[in-house]
This record gives sequence, structure tokens and C-alpha cells, in this order.
Amino acid sequence: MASVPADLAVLDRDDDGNFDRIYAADTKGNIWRVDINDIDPANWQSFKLAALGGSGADARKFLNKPDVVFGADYDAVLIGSGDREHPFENTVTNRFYMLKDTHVGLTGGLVCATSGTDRTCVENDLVDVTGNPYQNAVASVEKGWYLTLAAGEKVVGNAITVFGTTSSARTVPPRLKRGCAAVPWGSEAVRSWLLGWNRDL
Ligand SMILES: [Ca+2]
Repeated sequence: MASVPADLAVLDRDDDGNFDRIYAADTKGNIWRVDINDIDPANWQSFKLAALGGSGADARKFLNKPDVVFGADYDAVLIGSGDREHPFENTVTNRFYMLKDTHVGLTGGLVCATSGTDRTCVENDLVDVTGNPYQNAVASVEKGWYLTLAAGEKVVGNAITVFGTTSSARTVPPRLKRGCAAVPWGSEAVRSWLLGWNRDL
């Protein structure tokens, strides 16, 4: 696990008053699940659900807390990438993700597989909805989806979902003036983002 500067998503999945699950996202583009339901921490388990980073244009960082939306057949993990410490950086391709965690109980596991062997999900397991964000459904066999942001665009806030609409803050680099003097940050540089999506609960 790389550094985790973001808050953790700590959940009580079965609503019994005790936390039982943690989601964490790190600076290497990984998403983790940790099951903490057992009274003995020695029995806690962690799972690297997804590896969505890399090098060069794929050097995505997660600096925000994921949102998790509970469902009957999967829990949706929502998070966007973006390095807010380098707002002018424009070589990394940032994305907003929805990953399906199909282990909806108190015992987790990896959710992708090859030839029957469970493994960490990668981007190829997800549907690219960038060119068609208004499609009605993602096939049940898919593990989630992603939206590619514009050049230099970054997600800089926690995702929050209310009644099927996910919102998050994002930025685009301010325009550069001639001579490379940056335009000061202004309200136009940070925008909220509403992402409506449907699912069966
Ligand atoms: Ca619980």
C-alpha cells in the first residue's frame, strides 16, 4: 500500500452499531478494502480491490475519500483521481471511477478473476463510459465504469452520493498568461460536478 493521505471510508455495513469495513485509496491509484468485523485485529483482512495507477500518463493519485453506495448485489465504490498538490500538472490522465464490490457481506474478497483465479481489478475490467455517459446500463458482468477527465482536469474532493446522484469537486488548470505567469485561482477554476446514475438497490 502506498501513502494514504485521504480520509478512510469506515462503514457499518450491517447497521449493528459496529464498524466492520474500511475502504482506502492511495497515491499509487490503488483501492483497498479492509474487513474489521472480527473482534481480534489479528483476523482482519485486507484486499487490493483495484490497481488503477501506473507511470507517465497513468500516474493517477487518489487524494480523496471514496464514497460507498450499498446495494443488494454489489456495493459501488466511487472515487476520482487528481493531484491537487500540483494543480498545473497536465500530463496525467485523471478519471472518475465506479468499482463494483460484489462482496456485500462482512467477508470481503477480490472481485475480478482470470480463469477462475481471483485477482485485483485493472482498468480493462471496467467499462469506459466517457464517450457515452448517458447509457442506461452497464452489463452485469462488468466490474464498474470510468469517465476520463479533460487534459489537466482533476478531482479534488470527496465523492458524495445522494439519491443516485454523485457530486464531487474538480478543477481544470487556470489558463496561462503569456510569459507563463499563471492566472490567479478564482472561483472559475473549481467546479462542482454532478453525476447522475441509476442502480437497483
Ligand atoms: Ca457492523
